[in-house]
Amino acid sequence: MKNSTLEPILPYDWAELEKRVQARMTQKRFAHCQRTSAMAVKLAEQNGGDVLRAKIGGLVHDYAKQIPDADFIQAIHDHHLPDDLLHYGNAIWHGIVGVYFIEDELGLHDPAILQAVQEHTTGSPEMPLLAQIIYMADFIEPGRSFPGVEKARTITAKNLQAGVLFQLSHELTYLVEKQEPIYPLTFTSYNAWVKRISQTTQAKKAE
Ligand code: DGI
Ligand code: FE
Ligand code: FE
Repeated sequence: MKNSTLEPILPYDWAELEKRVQARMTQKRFAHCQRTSAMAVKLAEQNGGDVLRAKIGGLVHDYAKQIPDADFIQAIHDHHLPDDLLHYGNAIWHGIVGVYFIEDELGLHDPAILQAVQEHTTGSPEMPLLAQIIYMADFIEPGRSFPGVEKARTITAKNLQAGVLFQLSHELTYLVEKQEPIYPLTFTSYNAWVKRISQTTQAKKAE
């Protein structure tokens, strides 16, 4: 891939994109974004996904992770987003609301990338391939070391969609154990993916 241009997705090159993303976060968070980008490229190659969009999406997925709460609250009002978002915090905002900062500050308007960023924390019932790729790359990039990550890597290497369901189950279990509030989309995503994966398993058994 040529380093000089990210056209038609962005009017500047990879080095400039990295510089802009890096300026908005700590070195530690930036390194996670770089590893997520590399992992997303791998998953795109393995699953017939869009490699350039995976590379860019992986890098920018946590762009808004260190933006102050007050700026998010302002953005929720400015963009007339649902009030129930205000009951949550950065964990939910940095993806769903983060895309508005990505559009304004990076000039990135690619709908598939923006959707993948929006869905990277909660998943969604439909999740196009690129969103699945970013969602899983974020979870299994080599810097991750939580209990269960090896299982997540093995499942995802065999079947990306089974990986998505594994992450949703893991996330819900974790949130319930910590008695954290669950954003309704996390639930609806889980239900949709349980149904999808059980249908796929049944179809395979019937073959
Ligand atoms: O931003 P990262 O840490 O790289 O990863 P992420 O965007 O997948 O965020 C994971 C965090 O988000 C994790 O600490 C749990 C939290 N989270 C995910 N779904 C929900 C949630 N938090 C709440 N309160 N409700 C949710 O539904
Ligand atoms: Fe994130
Ligand atoms: Fe992340």
